[in-house]
Amino acid sequence: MKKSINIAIALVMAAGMVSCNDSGKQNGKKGSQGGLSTNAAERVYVAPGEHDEYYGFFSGGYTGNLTVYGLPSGRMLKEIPVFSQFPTNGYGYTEETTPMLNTSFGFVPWDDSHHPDISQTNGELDGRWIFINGNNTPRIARIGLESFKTEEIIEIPNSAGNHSSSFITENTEYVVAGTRFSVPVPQRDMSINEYKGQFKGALTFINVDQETGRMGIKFQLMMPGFNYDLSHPGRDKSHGWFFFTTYNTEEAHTLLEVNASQNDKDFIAAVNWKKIEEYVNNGGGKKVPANYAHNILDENSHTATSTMIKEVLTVDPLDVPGAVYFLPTPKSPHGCDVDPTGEYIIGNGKLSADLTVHSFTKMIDAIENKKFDGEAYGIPILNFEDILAGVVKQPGLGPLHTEFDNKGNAYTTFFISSEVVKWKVGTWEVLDRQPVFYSVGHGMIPGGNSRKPFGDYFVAMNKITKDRYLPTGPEMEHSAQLFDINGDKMELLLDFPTHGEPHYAAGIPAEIVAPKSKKIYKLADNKHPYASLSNSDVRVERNGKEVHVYMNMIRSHFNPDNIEGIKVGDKVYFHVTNLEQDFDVPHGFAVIGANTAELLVMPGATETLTWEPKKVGVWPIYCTDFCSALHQEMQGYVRVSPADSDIELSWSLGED
Ligand code: K7E
Ligand code: CUA
Repeated sequence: MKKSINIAIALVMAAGMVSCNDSGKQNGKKGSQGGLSTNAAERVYVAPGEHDEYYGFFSGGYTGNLTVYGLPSGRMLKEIPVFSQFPTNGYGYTEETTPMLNTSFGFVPWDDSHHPDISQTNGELDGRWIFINGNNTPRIARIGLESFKTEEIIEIPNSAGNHSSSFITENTEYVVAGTRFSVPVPQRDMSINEYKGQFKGALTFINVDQETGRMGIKFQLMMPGFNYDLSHPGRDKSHGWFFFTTYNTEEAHTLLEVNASQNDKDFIAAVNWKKIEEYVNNGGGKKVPANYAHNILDENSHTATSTMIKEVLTVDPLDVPGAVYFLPTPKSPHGCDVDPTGEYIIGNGKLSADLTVHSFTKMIDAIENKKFDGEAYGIPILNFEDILAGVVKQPGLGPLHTEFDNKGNAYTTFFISSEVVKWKVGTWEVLDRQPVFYSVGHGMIPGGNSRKPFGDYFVAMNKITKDRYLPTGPEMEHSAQLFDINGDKMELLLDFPTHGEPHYAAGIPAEIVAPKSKKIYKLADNKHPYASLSNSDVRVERNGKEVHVYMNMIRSHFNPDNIEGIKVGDKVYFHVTNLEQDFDVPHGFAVIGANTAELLVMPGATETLTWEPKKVGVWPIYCTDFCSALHQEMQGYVRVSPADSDIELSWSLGED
């Protein structure tokens, strides 16, 4: 035990030293790598009016969101709210979108998002959807890449710390979510000391409807109580399998930084999901009571609904012989990465000196020849030597994640030694290494998690920023670094700040996504129950203390623009329809004292702001988005009378 502690301390100190010693030397003009000494500036320069080559979708970590960057420029194009309330456009505040953040724990308007993954067909990025996980209150979201909007969120029951998620199979058959923390299943009041052998780790397979993208939990595989850290799908020859790294195979429940580092090897769990799918399709598995939210945004009504689902199908791995095996992997592996051919499975052992690569072919051979080296909870353990494809020897300290290019190379990030190391898949030879600033987590190559990586750029997502930018007080944005990887050596081109804490990112050529991007919502398709599509729909209705305002807007007025007869104690719903049918002409809507957010209504859409007027007076409303030369004139008034007033409802648009 003492040895482990010493190693851990040494590693932590090394991390600190890298950051401190290098600070000041390598940055800016003092360094020899400054962009000005090469043509780096030219290679990331996207001239005014020109577009980037790639979209990069970066997870927002503790923002719960997804940010969209253009690459190579590093310009942020959009922040897509997913698991958060977002005042910019009212997501999570409006009546239409609050159901998206409903869970079995109630309204949970934040999360911790880590791993975006773009939908695939035949192992290639198809740009239909992007999925991302919420870690803390386990959820998976699907974002449509026509609208760049969160269209669906499904909660994952029996899970906790939804971290080995959200990765998709090569035809987007499944989006997979694995639990990082094992927990009692079903949840119950029990002693934490009884963890070992009692807690379970749920690996959840969510099927995706190929037409609509709709998600539904197909089954949950109830695994032993390890920590399932990361996962990746098999592809091509290994399609049909899914691989999960584990740590804490010790099943410690206290002082994990020591107690979960005892075993020389943990496991990668290899799951034959096709086999389990067949078992389930033939009636296998056990339905158990559950309670989880399934939230869907309807594109035509612009409105989300939340449904609670009361049952989930669980599968005991022992009931499906041949479906699950453990691959011994040194040492507390973090990233679990599969190369584009599907042959190599890389375990990034955080505390290991070497990088271990397993062979899928050898794994299948060992399984067919029943060459096992014991079992864990009845699950066969394969022999480490039998399945080993190779070892990248002493590539760096603290490997976290590996990404692949289109030339048979792999790029592994090293958190502790703060570097990216390029090595050859198959010969395991280190080809290049570049320092990063500082302490890199994931790296991303567009298409790097598919059969067909694009391989022009590698983006390092660094955890520590320190001196890379002008200081902004104690709290800094994280720092991404863009490398050109077309040549033999990686070349650093650009630093750019990212929002929140990007863990993973997913990149895709712009030409796959941009042509399909939606420009407006068609008014003719607007099925919102409170839409006012023409002026004859405009009205104000009272139902007890509830008041519904059917309002629309077009440059540059509200209809109605003046309302009287509202009283203190009312609950006023402004249902605002944007009648514009031109690209990029949103209107905003704000009213004084609203405790929600403003609305930003896209052309053809209807959104609802709820307002509870608390004070008697005449209160302005206005458009928050500068929409025309007469934007400042886009305003109106709401008269609020005392609760006992008998002033009748009335509304107008300037006629009187
Ligand atoms: Cu390594 Cu959550 Cu993928 Cu962060 S995780 S870095
Ligand atoms: Cu509408 Cu400003």
